[in-house]
Amino acid sequence: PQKIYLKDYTPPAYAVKKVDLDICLYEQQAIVSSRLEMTRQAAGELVLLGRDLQLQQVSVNGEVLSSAQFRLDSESLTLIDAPDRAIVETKVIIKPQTNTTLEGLYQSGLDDEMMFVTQCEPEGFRKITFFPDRPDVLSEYTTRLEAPKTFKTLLANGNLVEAGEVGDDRHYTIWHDPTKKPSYLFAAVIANLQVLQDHYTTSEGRKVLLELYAVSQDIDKCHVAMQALKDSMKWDEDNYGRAYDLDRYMIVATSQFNMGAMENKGLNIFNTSCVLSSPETATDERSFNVKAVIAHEYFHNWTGNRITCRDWFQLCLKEGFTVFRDQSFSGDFRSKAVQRIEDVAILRSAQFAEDAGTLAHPVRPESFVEINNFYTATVYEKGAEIVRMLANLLGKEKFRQGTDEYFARYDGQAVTVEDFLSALSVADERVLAFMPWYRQPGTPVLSGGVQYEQDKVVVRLAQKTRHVPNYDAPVALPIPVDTAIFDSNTGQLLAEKMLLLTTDSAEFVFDGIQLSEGGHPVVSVLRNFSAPVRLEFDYSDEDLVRLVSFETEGFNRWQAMQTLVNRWLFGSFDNVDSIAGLLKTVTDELLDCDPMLAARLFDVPSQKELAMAYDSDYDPVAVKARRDEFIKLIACALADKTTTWYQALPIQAYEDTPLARGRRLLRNVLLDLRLLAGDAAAEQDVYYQYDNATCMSERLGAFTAIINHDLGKKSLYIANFYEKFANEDLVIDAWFNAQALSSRTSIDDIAALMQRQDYDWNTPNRVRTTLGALAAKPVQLWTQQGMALYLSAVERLDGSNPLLAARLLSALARWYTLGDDTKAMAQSNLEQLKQKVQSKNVLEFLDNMLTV
Ligand code: B3K
Ligand code: ZN
Repeated sequence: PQKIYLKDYTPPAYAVKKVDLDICLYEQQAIVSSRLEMTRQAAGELVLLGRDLQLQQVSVNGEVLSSAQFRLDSESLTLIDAPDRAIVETKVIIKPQTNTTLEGLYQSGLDDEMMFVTQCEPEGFRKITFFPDRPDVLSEYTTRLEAPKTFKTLLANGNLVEAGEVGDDRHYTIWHDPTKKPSYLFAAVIANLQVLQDHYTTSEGRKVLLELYAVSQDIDKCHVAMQALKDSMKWDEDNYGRAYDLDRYMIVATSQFNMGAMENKGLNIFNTSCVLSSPETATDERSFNVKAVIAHEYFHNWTGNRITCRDWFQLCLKEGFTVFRDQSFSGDFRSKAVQRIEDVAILRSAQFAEDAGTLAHPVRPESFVEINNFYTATVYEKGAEIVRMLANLLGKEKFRQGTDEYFARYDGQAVTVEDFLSALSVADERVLAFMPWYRQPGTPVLSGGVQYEQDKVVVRLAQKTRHVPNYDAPVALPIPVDTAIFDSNTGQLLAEKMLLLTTDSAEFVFDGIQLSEGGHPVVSVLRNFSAPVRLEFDYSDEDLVRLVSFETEGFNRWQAMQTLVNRWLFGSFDNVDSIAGLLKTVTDELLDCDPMLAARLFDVPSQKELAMAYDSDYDPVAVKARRDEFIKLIACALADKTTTWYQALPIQAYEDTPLARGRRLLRNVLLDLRLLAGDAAAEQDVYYQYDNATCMSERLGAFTAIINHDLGKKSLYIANFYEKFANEDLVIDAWFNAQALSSRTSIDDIAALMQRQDYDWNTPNRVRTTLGALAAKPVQLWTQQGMALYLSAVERLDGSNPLLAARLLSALARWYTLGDDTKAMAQSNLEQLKQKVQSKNVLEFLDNMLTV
């Protein structure tokens, strides 16, 4: 397959001023007619991209073209000797009913719930009609949709301008979107949906109609999303001065979707899992995620839609910035420390692993075969971390000055990362030095230590980034290191400063540090995780213990605990009682005021995260055994406290507040520890919690415990849970996932789950419940049987949904770190897969993965 390079970018030969699109849906197919007003703006042929389209007719300026006047292949339609001004009209037939790729226009759901939705980012519009389908072609769209009246919901971007009937059985709507947009933001929905409506008046006085569309049984689960949308609109006005620009904002929920959601202009399309929420059916975690995704897609209206990407290499321009914005938004609705802990946990487990493996790439890649393969944790999460570093460096006011400049300068344009930095640099020129962060793959390792003499404290810092094959030798990056100094005796905060390491190594001097009698400075670095690096700072064990008790910044308090846990797991610290003692003190302290943070302090790095410590000879069985041993020791050491704490958190009437959510999470953590410690009363408490649950967090917490600990009434509860929620697909997803995740569930059991009637291979949410779980269980995954099951699924999906297939495959990118025998087994499985697959998505990943 062909590789595309950033350095080869050329502007489009033709601009498309206006697009008129007409989509007529019939039982077996759809007929799409389009009219494009094109004008030449650079040298080159008039090329329209199209895939899986049956061309019926093409005309230019009213004249139907003969086959000698165009060239047609599987990817494009080239008009020979096209005039500089051309009205190009095409008519094509497409088959949304059999389109399982979930790209372009496709059918989602069956019977009553059957609907047709679009997914055009990044290159799906070319599966609907012939078009210069690239983000730097911005046009004004008018869309006509026609379908049988059984589909009463006909939606497209913008404002509704007309609706009417066609004969007795069919009807149509016409929509006009006044904003110029790239084709990837086009959307259409043909469905039979209920709608929840509300209004929002913007800071500019525009009254906006807000609409959430879902199938009738789900419409009552749209209230969380509606509130989130209003909160997001207000937040973007308050924090970035950005108001919404159309009279209507619509969100449609669909059950078959490849990712979370899509920010189509004025008509977002959402995976049901990221929009539906009710206390009975969604855990607190999922409900909070709904809020975050609603915010993310809404924020794209400015960062992505009004200012878009010049080409797909610039994807992080919209995604990194928008993730940073949604993380900041979420942090304003809960404890900032907990938000940061969760964001960093995701960064570490997904992005650091990617950066350390065969699929490592820069935040702004320089080449790709399949752009869908680059919607990665690196582009999104590391991209967000770069923007966060810039925001912190500039401070609130200057960052706002910089973003104001960005919006003013580039509104309505398709731009690059360089443009972004250039706009921000009006506030502070140091911004420009961050460009290498976008170009250089690999996670920097930040090391260092402390020396002191009287009142002078010297912090030494050094950085090193691995040389990723096929890239230039790494250069030193600007690394902001938020640092504090505490007194070891009194715990008093003596100094705080943002250090900026710009060279391979440097020393930073703090003068006038007043220590207590016999005290020494306890230095806390990288507070709030001020840069996306791996920290190897030579803290003493005693100082880490001190930091857990007196660090005032919540993230580093958690981090100090994590570092101790890691040291125990890797054998350099053996005092488990001291960890248990700390947990005892902090839980007592936080139980009433911040139970969420208390719960997070019990975190133990996942098996996948621990695997990252090995570049060779990784032994999943040993890693899991060591991890299990640790948790068991902690559970036993705290046995006298966990029951007391659990009882101090009785089930109460459901409330959706940070405090109530924290109590629910901590209760579930404690339940698990009690069962591990063999607490005799715990089993009854689990059943009680399940039977009396006021919400899904309580119920699923108990259900998971029943399964993980193989409790006596397990089969009874598995049946009960299924029966209670048989009509709720997302809850049944949780039912599959809880079973598949348990270490007591064998590979055969997982395979059996995947044989069930209700295991639907066309619904990515369902597919991920089992395969995502298997990927999270390295002990099972890295066996011949585990890999056979996993890769047979990838092979099967390679034909029907290559996006999903490639995404699943990417979880295996660090296969080469396994011990010799397992590694050979993994390699031969991957090589065999390569003989059987076809999609460029899967092939590109396999090629990269097998090059070590
Ligand atoms: N922009 C979309 C992602 C599209 C992914 C296509 N494979 C969702 C988002 O980031 O908001
Ligand atoms: Zn996004």
